[in-house]
Amino acid sequence: MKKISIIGMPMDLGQLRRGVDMGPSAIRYADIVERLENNGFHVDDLGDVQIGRDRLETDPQTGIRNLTAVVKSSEQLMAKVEGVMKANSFPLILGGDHSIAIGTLAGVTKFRKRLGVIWFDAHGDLNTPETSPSGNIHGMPLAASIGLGEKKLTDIGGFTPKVEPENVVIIGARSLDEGEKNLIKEKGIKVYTMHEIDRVGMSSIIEETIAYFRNNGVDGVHLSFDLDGLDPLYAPGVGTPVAGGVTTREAHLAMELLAESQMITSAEFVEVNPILDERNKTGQLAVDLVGSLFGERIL
Ligand code: B3U
Ligand code: MN
Ligand code: MN
Repeated sequence: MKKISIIGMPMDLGQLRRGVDMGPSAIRYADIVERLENNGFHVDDLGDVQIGRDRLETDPQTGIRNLTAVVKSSEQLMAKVEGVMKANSFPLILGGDHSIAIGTLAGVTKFRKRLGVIWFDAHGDLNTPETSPSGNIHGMPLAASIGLGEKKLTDIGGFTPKVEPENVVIIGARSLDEGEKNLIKEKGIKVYTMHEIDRVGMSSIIEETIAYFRNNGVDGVHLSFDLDGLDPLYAPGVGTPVAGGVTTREAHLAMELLAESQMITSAEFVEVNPILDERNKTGQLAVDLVGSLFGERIL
C-alpha cells in the first residue's frame, strides 16, 4: 500500500497576519487523514513541528522579519521531511505560511538531484531582502530555494541551490513585484499567469508543464500549493487574497491531471488561515484538492 506521511507546520512568522498557524488544525478538522485512507493510502500523521517563538525580531540591516525563528523551524521541518523520504513515504506538509517551503524543499532535495517544482500561487514568492516590499519571508521562499537572497535561508541544510530555476513552473500568478518580474526574465523561469490560464485553459497548461518536466529529465516533482492561487471567492481564508484567481473547477482539474501523470512525489498546502475563513471553507477546499491530487474522481 502506498504510504503518505502528514507533517503539520504551524508557522506564522513569515508574515504579519495572525491565525495561519492554525492552518494544519483546520485541514485536519476537514478530515484529511480519513479522506486519504478512504482512497486506499496508508496515512501516518506525524503531528506538528514546533515553531520557535523565542526571538521575534526585524533585522535592522536587511529588514527581514523573524529570520532566526524561521531558520530554526525550517531546519526542524527539513529533518522530518528527510525521515519521511528515507522511509519511502510521500511527504505531505500542511502550512502555515509559505515560508515553510524552504524547509520542505531542503528536506526533499537531499534525495533528488533534479527536482521539478510547481509553484501554484497568486504571488511569485521570488523576493530577496533587496526587492521585498514587506520583509516577510513568505514572499521569499522560491527565491531562497533557487539560491537567491539571505544566506541563512538559502543555505539551510548546508547546500544551495535546492532547485534550478529552469525546473520551476509558477501557475496562477497575478501579483508580482518589480524585482520578481526582473528575476523571472533574468532566470528564464516559466510562469503561467492568469492571462495564460484564461487564454489557453488549465488543461493545456498542466499538460505543457508535465511535458516540460519530462523534457528536463527531473527525478521528482514537488507541488507547492498556496491556497491564495485560488480566487478569494472560493478560498477566502488566506492572508493576502488577490482577486481574479483560479476557480475551484480549474484547480481540481489541475490536481486530477497531475494525479494522472503520476509525477508528483511530494506536496505542501499552505496559507490556510482559519481566522479569516468562512466556516472552514478554505481548509475543506484544501482537503478536496488533496483528494483529487491522490486520484479521486467524480465517477
Ligand atoms: N510579494 C509581496 C506579497 C506577498 C508575497 N506572498 C504573499 N504575499 N502571500 C511580498 O511581501 O513579498
Ligand atoms: Mn506563496
Ligand atoms: Mn501567495
